[in-house]
Amino acid sequence: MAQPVPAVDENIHALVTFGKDGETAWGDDDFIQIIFFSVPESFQESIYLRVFDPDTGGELDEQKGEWNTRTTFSVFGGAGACSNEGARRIVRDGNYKSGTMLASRSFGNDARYDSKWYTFGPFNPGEGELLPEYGGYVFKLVIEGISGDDGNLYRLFLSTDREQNRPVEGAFAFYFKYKFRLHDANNEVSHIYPYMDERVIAIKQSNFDWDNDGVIRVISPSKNGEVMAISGENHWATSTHQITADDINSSLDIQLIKNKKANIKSNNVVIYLENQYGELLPFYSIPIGGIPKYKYNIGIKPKAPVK
Ligand SMILES: [Ca+2]
Ligand SMILES: [Ca+2]
Ligand SMILES: [Ca+2]
Repeated sequence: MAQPVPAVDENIHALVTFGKDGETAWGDDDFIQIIFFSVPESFQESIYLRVFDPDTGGELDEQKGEWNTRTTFSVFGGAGACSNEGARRIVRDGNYKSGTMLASRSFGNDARYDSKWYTFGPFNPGEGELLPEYGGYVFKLVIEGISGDDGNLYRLFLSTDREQNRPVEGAFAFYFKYKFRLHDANNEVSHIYPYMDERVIAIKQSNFDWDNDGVIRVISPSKNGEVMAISGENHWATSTHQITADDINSSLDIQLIKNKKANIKSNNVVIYLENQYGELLPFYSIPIGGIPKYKYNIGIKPKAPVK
């Protein structure tokens, strides 16, 4: 069990949020990222939310002109932190900062935090919003680019320790709209893992600013690499995919496969998924039920025995 975001199984380079004066063509459509963390009800110890490279400058980040971006990281818990619909919408025009603010801090270009961890907390797990359908006590981290035009890249870890990354047993992260930087190396494959509950009969995926970098495809019990629509520069693409009985109560493995020849660098992407009712479906840092595999024998009738 581990709670880094991006997660180990996702193989994503870093999360990204641009300053609000950024150009959407650089790969962030609204300069806000929201990540939820779920802590099991049975967990009693203090927890910490750690951010790697919260500054914008120096290592890891994406510079445009002078470094002038400020980013605010805010932790929320309490009633409404996740259950308020404003926190789970594609368009952040509602009350996405719902719940009780537990901590908040802004970072600019600051060498003290360059390539270093900053720790929020301690938090008592009971300060989260209790939502058994999301696995326990839920905390929300809202990351906003409040000024400037550079890209802030960072990584997260939910820890039991202020100074080190020590996983919280049974905890995980989830997110409804995910913004991240792909690896530069063209042989890398990144993954995201939505879960198909019994209500899902079709999904609509939307991705932004993929820069036509290779292929996005789905592996699931019934899908052996079904291809999803991909976007170009500063542009959304959507496609709809049927979900069959074999895919219910399973995760999907959405694979983001870079173009081997194009050598596209610094590619920032936004992606989200809706069900047939237009409700956002979360991606999970730890795929529920494990990483899905294609069941090659679905729909193939057994051959008559040879006599
Ligand atoms: Ca940095
Ligand atoms: Ca700048
Ligand atoms: Ca950074």
